[in-house]
Amino acid sequence: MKNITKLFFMAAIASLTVVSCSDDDEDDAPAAAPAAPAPVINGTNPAGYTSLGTDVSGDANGGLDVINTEYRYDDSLDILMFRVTTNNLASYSSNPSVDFNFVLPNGTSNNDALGTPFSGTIMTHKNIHLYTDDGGTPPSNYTYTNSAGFAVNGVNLTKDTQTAQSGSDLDGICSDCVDITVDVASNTIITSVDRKQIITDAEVGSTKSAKIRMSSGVGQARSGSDTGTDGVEFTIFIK
Ligand SMILES: [Ca+2]
Ligand SMILES: [Ca+2]
Repeated sequence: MKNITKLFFMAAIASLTVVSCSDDDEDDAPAAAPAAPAPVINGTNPAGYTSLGTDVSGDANGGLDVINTEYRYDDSLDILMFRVTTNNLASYSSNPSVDFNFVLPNGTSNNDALGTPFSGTIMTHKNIHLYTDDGGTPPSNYTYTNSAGFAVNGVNLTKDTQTAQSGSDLDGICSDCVDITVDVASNTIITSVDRKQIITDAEVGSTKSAKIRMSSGVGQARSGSDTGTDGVEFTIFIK
């Protein structure tokens, strides 16, 4: 390479280097993205219930009306709980329904598809479907008839992108594995489930914590009537 060509070439490289390190300032974007934070290994779970969001009162479609949705993770028992507060539970205490729909941070162990949940608008990996038969009594005397082809009082995988309301859309992970406590006086329905049914140790990954997105709703007589959350997030820290 002749000297004059070499100088020109080196100048071009230097110019490129300067350009690549500068911020063009056209959109005031930061020059460089911050480094990713270290994975969280240990954290503290709130001791009691923590609200995931309130919902308007009076917006139910002629049925059970949710006004608050809370979660609680008991790390000593490894149990995940959800408490929904309604404003009209007495009218539907014989056949209440709740559903919770989850997006796992790392997906599922088998790379199962995201599907459209029963309540909410975000695509989800797993669902709790708790649809009681008619004629039950509080706090926990309820039965379930599986006519839909999936675990109606259990946890299901969403299999495809269809609305998750029938057996062709869902695969049961477990049946009779979700507990319900209906408290008419306090207008609340509490559900509890083994955390591993929602997110397995393998699905949590090595960080021992998981940020889970959720949508949820309530209903009665095996029909939904009100969406309570849609894409809220909470983090659990596993011991
Ligand atoms: Ca409502
Ligand atoms: Ca609503």
